[in-house]
Amino acid sequence: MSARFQILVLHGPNLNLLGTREPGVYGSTTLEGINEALTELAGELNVELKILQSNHEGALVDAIQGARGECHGILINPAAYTHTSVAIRDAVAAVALPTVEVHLSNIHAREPFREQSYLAPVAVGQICGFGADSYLLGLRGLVKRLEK
Ligand code: CA2
Repeated sequence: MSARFQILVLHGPNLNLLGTREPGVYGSTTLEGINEALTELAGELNVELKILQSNHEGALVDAIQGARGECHGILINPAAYTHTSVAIRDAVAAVALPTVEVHLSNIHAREPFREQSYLAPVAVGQICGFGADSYLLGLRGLVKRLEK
């Protein structure tokens, strides 16, 4: 049976280091582990994922633009670009695809500069603070939205 929805999963800068440093803040799961868990859940939900990690803002913007006409929704952890990138926000607004923002940590319970998300106002919603499970909850939420 062919997948019901194509979903672009984007991981922002430094998330390739997950599991190797700062386990107290970001947990001990590697990015590969998160991608495996997402892929397993995607199978259960009968959706297909296209996954990319990049340390470069422009590459993330290119991927978001490229999703138009190819994907039905976007699941993104913009990492530090959450708090700085008007370009990523504008790209998400421009493609007008339902987008769910996820974070491993609770960005509202850390340094004040992490509280602001440029992306949140153009996202369907934001899930943070559940470690690797934030991604799985985000995928479920996005698929629910797409089913409507
Ligand atoms: O909690 C999240 O998921 C963040 O998006 C992670 C970003 C941070 O800038 C955001 O405020 C919240 C940082 C990702 C860096 O990941 C690392 C992983 C291991 C070691 C060092 C950094």
